[in-house]
Amino acid sequence: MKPPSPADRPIVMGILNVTPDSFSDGGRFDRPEAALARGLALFEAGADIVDVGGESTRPGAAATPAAEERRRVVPVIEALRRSGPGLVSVDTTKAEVAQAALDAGADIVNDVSGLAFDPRLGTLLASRGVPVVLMHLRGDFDGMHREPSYADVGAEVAAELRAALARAQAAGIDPAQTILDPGIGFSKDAEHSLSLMRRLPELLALGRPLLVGPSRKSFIGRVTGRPAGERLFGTAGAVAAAILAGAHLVRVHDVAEMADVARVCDAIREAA
Ligand code: HH2
Repeated sequence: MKPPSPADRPIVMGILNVTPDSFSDGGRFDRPEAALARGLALFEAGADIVDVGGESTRPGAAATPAAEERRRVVPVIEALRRSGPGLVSVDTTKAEVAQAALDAGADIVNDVSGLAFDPRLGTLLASRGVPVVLMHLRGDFDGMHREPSYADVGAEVAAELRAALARAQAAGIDPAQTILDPGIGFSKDAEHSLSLMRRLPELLALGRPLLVGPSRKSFIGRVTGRPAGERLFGTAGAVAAAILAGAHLVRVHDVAEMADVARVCDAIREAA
């Protein structure tokens, strides 16, 4: 499977957190039946991809052992692959989890560490030939939410994503299988996230499709003063900004609404 090309319409990735502790939907879909129903509903609402995650990355979340993460995601991926109409990705940084997810039918691996956490993941992805999302963050699982410091966030994130691309290539991954992501909210404060949202064209210059994940994140809360459950319109603003700037994929919780936002922005972008 090839990742979506820049000429295609925007791709909507729906978020399915099979976790007890995710920041905005933790504990809602952590039983396999509830997760499958949610995944099918995301497809029904217009998701092209459903992204299944078994470990929360919110600040302060406990690290999840690989066996537990596998136990959470594999049955859901298997079931979605059997009965869902679209693509399934697995949100993991661990080779062991990615391997089990790919064996269960996952089409894409979404690695928030950009191949920086588990040295075995790159080799696995090269041998399977599947698309991979390389997201930007700094530090390890505990460190990624520590006080970040950048002199020039746009230039530094671009350089570090270039380094992630080099890691992928060194592992034998076809560059055509890579998708880049600025990692909104990961080792970035609200100002950094806002700045990156404005500077997406600099990341597009790296020549790969760009995925942006602003959904319900704290920079939206910082601007609107609203808690995670009340950030729908703020998220719509961020999704619109991302698509108009040229993003190819958006990762969102509210699929039906954001699919409309993406369609309208794409139509404006394509208009004569
Ligand atoms: N954000 C989150 C998780 N995975 N993957 C990519 N590629 N890009 C993102 O911006 C991204 C991601 C965090 O959001 P969420 O899944 O809603 O929360 P949690 O990590 O608490 O499960």
